Amino acid sequence: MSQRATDREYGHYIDGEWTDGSGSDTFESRNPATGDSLATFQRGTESDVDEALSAADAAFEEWRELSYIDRAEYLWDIYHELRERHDELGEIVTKECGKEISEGKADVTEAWHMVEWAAGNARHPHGDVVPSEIPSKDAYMRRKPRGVIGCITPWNFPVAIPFWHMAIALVEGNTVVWKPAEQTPWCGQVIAEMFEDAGIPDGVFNMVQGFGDAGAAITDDGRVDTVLFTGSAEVGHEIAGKVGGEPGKLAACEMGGKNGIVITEAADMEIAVHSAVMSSFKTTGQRCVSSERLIVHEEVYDEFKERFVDVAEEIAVGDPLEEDTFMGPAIEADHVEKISKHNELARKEGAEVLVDRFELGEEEIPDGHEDGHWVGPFVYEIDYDTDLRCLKEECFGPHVALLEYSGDIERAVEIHNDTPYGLAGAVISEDYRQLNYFRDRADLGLAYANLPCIGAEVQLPFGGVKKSGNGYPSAREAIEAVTERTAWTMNNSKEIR
Ligand code: TXE
Repeated sequence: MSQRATDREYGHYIDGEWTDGSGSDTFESRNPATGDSLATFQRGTESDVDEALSAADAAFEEWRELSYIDRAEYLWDIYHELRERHDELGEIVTKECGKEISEGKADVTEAWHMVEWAAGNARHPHGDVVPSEIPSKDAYMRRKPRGVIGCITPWNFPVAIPFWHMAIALVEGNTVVWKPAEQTPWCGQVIAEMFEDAGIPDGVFNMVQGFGDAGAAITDDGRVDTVLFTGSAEVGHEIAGKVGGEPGKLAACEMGGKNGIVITEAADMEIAVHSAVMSSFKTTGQRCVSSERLIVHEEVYDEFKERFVDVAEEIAVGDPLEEDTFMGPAIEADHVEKISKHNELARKEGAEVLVDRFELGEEEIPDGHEDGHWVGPFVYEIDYDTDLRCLKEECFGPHVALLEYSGDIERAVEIHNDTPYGLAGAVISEDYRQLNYFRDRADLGLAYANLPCIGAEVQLPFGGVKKSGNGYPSAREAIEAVTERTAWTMNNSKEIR
């Protein structure tokens, strides 16, 4: 069994076969910490996507006829492999996307949690029995698979997010065509190998490597019933507009945010500082739930600022394979450029810069890593104003604003909600009234109290409101996007009523 398309380069996995595809272009996966090439991959074309969709379409009828339990068996094999190869895969994640090693491994842990939850659902299928208005009738809601699901995923959780999309789609009886992010094709390759090793029937799972044009070939094709997408707001809105505008089609998209943490006068400072540091700098600020705005009450502002700045000055940026590193590099050179532009925008708009480690000192860059995409924390304070772009546009880096507020929790939430996004946010307070107000009035899909806003649990919904998303492409609520509901009413008597 050859898992490589050729001796030199990796290909696509279509209809149970490895293939070079129809194109001649290739691309490299590069280690963001060193700039080194890790492997070469075939760049998928429209015709490769067409082949993958035909295979998924053809495999659907047989796959849907299997029981939930039988479908889940393939995922249990993958679950065991994810656990057995946890550390090895975590290292691949770190090498390919630059997250520090404990986070690389956590990406794999999250994937196995998702697979466990989805396969476990096979023993607990969802549905509703609803008493009919007429005693002689039975009524219930039955779920059916939608058909072919197109999954398009980003680089920042290259193992977890694909399973967040695909695991439940497959257990519910759909077939899948997946395009991994172009920055993390190696993780894509490993996942496809797992499906092959699990012996999933031909055509049920298909992977096409490539860029946005291959993604668009998936979303634009009439054979795709649902698109599950995680990535930028720009692309997500385009997909939601195109796919969601067609009758019978669904797009569930999750698109990041400009997340904030409210720290009230009733906050425990230890929790406040820890939460802000974790949310702003973990994964080098490149999480959809990372916070870029810290909204702090005037009574605790000075204390918080001093403690937060002290930590930001000292945070260990470096080789992500070293366990004492806190922050690895940014994903790629273009992204460093983008972060730099956001830092400059904040300056132009009047920021008082408190920490500027954007350009690391030579001594901070580990030997042999001079070509890595290094950035350090950038922390500023600024007077809140609704017209400031730096408080509204997502940077997706270790870039964070401190905003001082006076007044009550209502004022803090007003500032918090003043962005086009609504994905994740946190409130730090020992006052239950403040916590409850935040829970009910902050525009958020994911709200945390006295915690960093970075966690996710697979049995909870994961997604946002406003510009952060439509529908839920991941975890529990994704069931809605990958199934049709039939309301079934059956007459048990001879009389028609
Ligand atoms: O996202 P893209 P990128 C945000 C973050 C980041 C920015 C850009 O702000 O700086 O997005 O990241 C595929 N039709 N997030 O460039 O371009 C693409 O090939 C169909 C937030 O990575 O949206 C990849 O597989 N597909 C985020 C996927 O979409 C298309 C995580 C995401 O790429 C396409 C990552 C098209 N027209 C970045 N164009 C989060 N929510 O966590 C591209 N793709």
